[in-house]
Amino acid sequence: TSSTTSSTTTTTTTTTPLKPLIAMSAHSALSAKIASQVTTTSVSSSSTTGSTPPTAAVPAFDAIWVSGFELSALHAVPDASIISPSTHLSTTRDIFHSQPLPLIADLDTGFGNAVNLAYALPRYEAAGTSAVVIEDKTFPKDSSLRPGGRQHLVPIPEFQAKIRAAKELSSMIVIARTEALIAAATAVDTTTTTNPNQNQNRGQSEALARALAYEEAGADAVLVHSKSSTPEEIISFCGAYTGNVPLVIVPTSYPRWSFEDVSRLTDNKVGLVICGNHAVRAAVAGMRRAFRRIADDRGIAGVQDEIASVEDIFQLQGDDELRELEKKYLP
Ligand code: SPV
Ligand code: MG
Repeated sequence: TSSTTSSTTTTTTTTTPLKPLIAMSAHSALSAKIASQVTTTSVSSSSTTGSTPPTAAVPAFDAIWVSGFELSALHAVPDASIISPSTHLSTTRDIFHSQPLPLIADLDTGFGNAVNLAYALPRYEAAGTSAVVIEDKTFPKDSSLRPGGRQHLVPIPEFQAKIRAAKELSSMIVIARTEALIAAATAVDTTTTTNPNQNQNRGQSEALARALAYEEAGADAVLVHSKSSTPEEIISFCGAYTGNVPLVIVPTSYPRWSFEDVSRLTDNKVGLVICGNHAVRAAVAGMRRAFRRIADDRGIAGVQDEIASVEDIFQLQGDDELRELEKKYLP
């Protein structure tokens, strides 16, 4: 598509940044349902037909990110392969049944090797998952965002086999995630002798090689994760990236750019932006504020207008549907 600037007498045609798809994180059916109900008045990035009137309310987010970080936080344990695969799977299923957006499940390393992943895949597909993300670290994983965490990459052929398993054993979209930039940055956290720039360059060449190898193995998209505090590392990676599949980013550590900036500054190479942990962080902040106020006030009246109404919770619980069922089936 192209747009025309009319501010000058000469007409300039520029490439319009495509809007990346946006996935919102969730850790529960409730958080996913709340995300799915957020609307925007502009045309959704998933709508390419142009037939939706610009003023129509459309979902603001294109998908739900079933985040391992959030699910771990929900259980108050570290994001380090500690919650059980069955908890992870049953939450995914609950989220699928609670709301209409497609699910992108964060399978971490695939719960072990390619064989463990092979068993997980049909179960996630049956639970309603549309896309899976698998990452190229050793099992058990450690949170990418943790300073000095264990960030060990598996050999490329080993991870390619996981990608092949995911493609051959399911019809879900397979997003291969490379942690090469995270591993390089974490090595800088933990050493004093390494030259950070040299490490970053090594990280980028490793990440680029892995991205191409993962595409070759059949990945539908490549998630390149960074914990740099500015977008430059990702912009530089995208500039050097020569693959054909779209890139995916999780800009938790480098939040200061809009979704439109992402498209513009990465030459439209990023097809999906994941808001990685914003549901659980918003929930924690909201609970802390309300609990503090109740403790300080020695009563609950002060939070009345700051927290969701009971009626709002009834709606989120699906009270209308319950009433319909009651009318239909109860004597
Ligand atoms: C998650 O949300 O679980 C992710 C993103 O994988 S991150 O926590 O940044 O690794
Ligand atoms: Mg994760």
